[in-house]
Amino acid sequence: MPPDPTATATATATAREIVAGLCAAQASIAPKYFYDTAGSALFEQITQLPEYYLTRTERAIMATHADALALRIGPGATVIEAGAGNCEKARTLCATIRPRCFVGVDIAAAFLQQAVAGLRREFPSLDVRSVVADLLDEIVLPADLPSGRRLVFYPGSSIGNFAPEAALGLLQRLRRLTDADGALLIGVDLVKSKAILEAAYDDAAGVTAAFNLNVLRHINRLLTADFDLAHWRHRSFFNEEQSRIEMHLEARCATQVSWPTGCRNFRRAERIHTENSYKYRVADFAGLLRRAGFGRHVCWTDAQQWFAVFLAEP
Ligand code: AVJ
Repeated sequence: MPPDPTATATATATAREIVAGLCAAQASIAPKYFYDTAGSALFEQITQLPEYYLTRTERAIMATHADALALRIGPGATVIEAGAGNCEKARTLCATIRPRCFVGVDIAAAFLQQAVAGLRREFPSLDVRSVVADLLDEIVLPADLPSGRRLVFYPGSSIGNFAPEAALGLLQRLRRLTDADGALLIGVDLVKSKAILEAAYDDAAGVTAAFNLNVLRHINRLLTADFDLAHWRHRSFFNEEQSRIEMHLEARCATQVSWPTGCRNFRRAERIHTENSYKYRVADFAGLLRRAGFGRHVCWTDAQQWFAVFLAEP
């Protein structure tokens, strides 16, 4: 059978993008490559770690304000979740606001299909759809969505992966997915003490380290490359000036990686930048929402002000 031309073109574009990142003076791998099947499972484990306060704090905030949310959105809405992952949060949200339709958008196709199938079983009368997309591109929704009010859901502080200007661009794209009567429900991690932030990204059990290193295994498959995972270690720290956690992979020794069309040498202690996770102050994020075209919002936080959930409307 001849190769599928679309799949081949996508594979080539992906390979080019990865090679460009690896060959840059400051090498980098985009965080979307964390989420192969193993990486998605490791991330799920991260969300249950004692140090990783984000998921459970967001869940608690949402539970506290569930009634207010249900009242504001009303039943029969269409929920569009960006970066749906395992659809765990969608489950709770759907039980709370009783939407008519749910659209899961994620880059990890296989993981998403499995997750939406679970959602269908749990909510037999819910119209469940899935869209495989990179949030950096324009998100194309199915043409035949029901006409109800739209709620775009972007939980987990995933927005933190984008630098503020890129985050603004993404918020504008999310704004375009909603109608005049639509809304955005978004979770955002807040600035707090360096010790708490750094523990959340370097847990005692080493799950975050395994998650970070796993990206090399994924790149080996995507690029037919030969990263030796034993040559690399997990590094993460809070960059106060940029208000972001940075994750890197650091070479334990001089090492080389090669792929069919090239190679790169790394010196001992040289790093590959794998992720930024921006932390906001409430007022700064509110400013971004306004600039993205959301004129009104409410902001809910926990007692320690560690995390914020914004419900924003045009
Ligand atoms: C999925 C981007 C929200 O930044 O906290 C967790 C990813 N990386 N531990 C985050 C992540 C390391 C996570 N986000």
